[in-house]
Amino acid sequence: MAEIVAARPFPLRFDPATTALIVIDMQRDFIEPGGFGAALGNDVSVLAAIIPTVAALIEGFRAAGLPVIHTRECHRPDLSDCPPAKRERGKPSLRIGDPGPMGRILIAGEPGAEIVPQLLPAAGEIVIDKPGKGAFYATPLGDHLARLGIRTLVFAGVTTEVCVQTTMREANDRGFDCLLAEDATESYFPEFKEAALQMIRAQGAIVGWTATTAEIVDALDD
Ligand code: TIU
Repeated sequence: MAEIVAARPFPLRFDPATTALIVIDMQRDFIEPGGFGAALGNDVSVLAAIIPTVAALIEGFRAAGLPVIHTRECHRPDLSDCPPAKRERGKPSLRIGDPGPMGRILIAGEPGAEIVPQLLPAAGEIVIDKPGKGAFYATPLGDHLARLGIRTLVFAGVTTEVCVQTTMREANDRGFDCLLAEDATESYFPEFKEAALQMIRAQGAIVGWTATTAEIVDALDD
């Protein structure tokens, strides 16, 4: 067993042999100018800052021989898996499926839907394309985790209070222990990130734990 004594709100004991990392939506569409995040009116520059930390977390899992799973929020080119309510909501400058500088917004196979080059999946790593905010909805993620015998999930990626928190809540309801890497996740809204971290670990880790990337990688080393 491994233990992260400094995890919040209290120490987390877990078995590395049944632990996987899920890196949520580190895609150009959320992190680079001209993509979905920018079309929604966000300053996307804040998200790129976590790329080196996410890379360090991924390397820690690879070095320990543990699974790294990547997700991408994207839709089929015919938009058959994109609810009109999702596409039509609000007043984005570009809607899902519209042509933009990185190809069609949030469409599988387009440059914008790809993971940023610094964090590309290694050969053999699972990549989940997901139409929703949660990575379990309408995907084979649960089947992969059952096949691998995973019980503890470590989370990184963007954005903290949208796709990361939604997926953590889905995982929590499915019986996984969930740990969020505080410095390997980011939001367009600093106050929302902080609130999400607090609501995850409140009430005796009602959704899960949080810890730093260094604390998590150190525990894997032990
Ligand atoms: N808008 C926003 O904060 N996030 C998303 O739309 N998707 C993800 O979080 N991946």
